[in-house]
Amino acid sequence: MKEKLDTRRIDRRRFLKLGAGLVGAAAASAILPTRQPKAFLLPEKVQSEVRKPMEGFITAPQAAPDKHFVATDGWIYIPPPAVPPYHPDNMAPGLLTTYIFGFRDVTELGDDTGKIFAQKMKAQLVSPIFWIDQEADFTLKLTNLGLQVRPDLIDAHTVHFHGFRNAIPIFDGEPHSSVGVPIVRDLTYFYRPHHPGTYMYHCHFEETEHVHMGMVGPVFVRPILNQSYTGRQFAYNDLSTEYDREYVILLNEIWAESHWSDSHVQLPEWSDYRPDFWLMNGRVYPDTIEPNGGGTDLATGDLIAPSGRPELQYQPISSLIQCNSGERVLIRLINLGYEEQSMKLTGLKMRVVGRDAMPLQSPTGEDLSFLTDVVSIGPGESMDAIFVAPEVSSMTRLLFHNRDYSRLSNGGGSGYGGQMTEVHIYPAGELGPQTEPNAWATV
Ligand SMILES: [Cu+2]
Repeated sequence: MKEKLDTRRIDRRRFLKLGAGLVGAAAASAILPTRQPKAFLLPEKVQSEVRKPMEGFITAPQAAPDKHFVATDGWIYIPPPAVPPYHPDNMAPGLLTTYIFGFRDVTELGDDTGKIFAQKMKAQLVSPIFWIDQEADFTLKLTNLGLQVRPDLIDAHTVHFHGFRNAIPIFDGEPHSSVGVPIVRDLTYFYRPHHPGTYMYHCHFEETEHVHMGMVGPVFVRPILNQSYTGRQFAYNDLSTEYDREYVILLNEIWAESHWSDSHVQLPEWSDYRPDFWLMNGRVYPDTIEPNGGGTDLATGDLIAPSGRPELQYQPISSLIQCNSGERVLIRLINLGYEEQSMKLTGLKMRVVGRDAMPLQSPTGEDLSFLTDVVSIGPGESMDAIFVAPEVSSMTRLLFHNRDYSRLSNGGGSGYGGQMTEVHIYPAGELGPQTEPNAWATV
């Protein structure tokens, strides 16, 4: 084999070619003398030198990372109707229906590698929400646990912080120009964000597949203005972008055939893309308004399922929007699907204050924000909108939904489904404060 082996560029096809070469080499070695050429065996002293870290090289940070994610595969629940033979997947365990690739946040498990590696095949959809303060240093460690259902795939994974103005390619998570994280290895990404706003992250390795399979999550940068006003929160460095509660909603789709193909060792034809389910934060309506998950069970490292819904264990993020009359509510909307979506807030206008992590202001500071009840959002785009909750005397429901009615059904079945959630407006002062993004408050 004369061809130089470039580990960064081994895709599956090359891997198969290489495998054929290795089989050939193994067959050849069976008929050749067994004595190894001397050059293959380094003297013991040299071997130990080679293993030492070289002086002057940058070594991995020793301090605990701010966040530790693992990349692996897993299973989620999408309700009926069936889309035979692809949904539900006949290989899915227990109550679950659909094979995914994804991330998990294992920060709370510290360096308990037993519990961390036990999270293989326990990915979640969508990936965990995280945020960084503007101008703060932030480290994110990614460990690749491998794919339990597809041990034949030697895929690396990465975290690509989409839209983030990254100075150093190695932290960009775009493996064609830098590196991916191979199985059972890790890489710690470093960020120092200068621009507040709503972003997203995704794996960039074989991205058509890995993004659609579920390696997508929300990330946002909190403006430095927050630090000047204790207890107040802003979307951007502008007082007009103040809000009382915030909700992140990530849109994507599930094409059941492609998820089934990955679990059944088949290759889907991506140009046939024809999704069956339209999701908000990894769930379809009415599951979108079910509670958030209960966090991480520190005894096992597993996710705690939302109350009363064990099948949503790996879809822990609720999309229900709650607020009191008079409050300002920020919706951080992200599209990491493959279709443009048009989302409507019924009966209420919202002010779009930012797009793609840029405040809607001209270079000379003119206000370019606008009021609307419908926003269009393309793949890879984000949008920040703030609405003011109107006066109500009892809890009042509004809908936030896709305007395309064919995307408001589950698998073409009857009844409402898909990309829809509810806004629950309470009389002033009835809801307690929100503790973190998308968290439910006590009534
Ligand atoms: Cu990946």
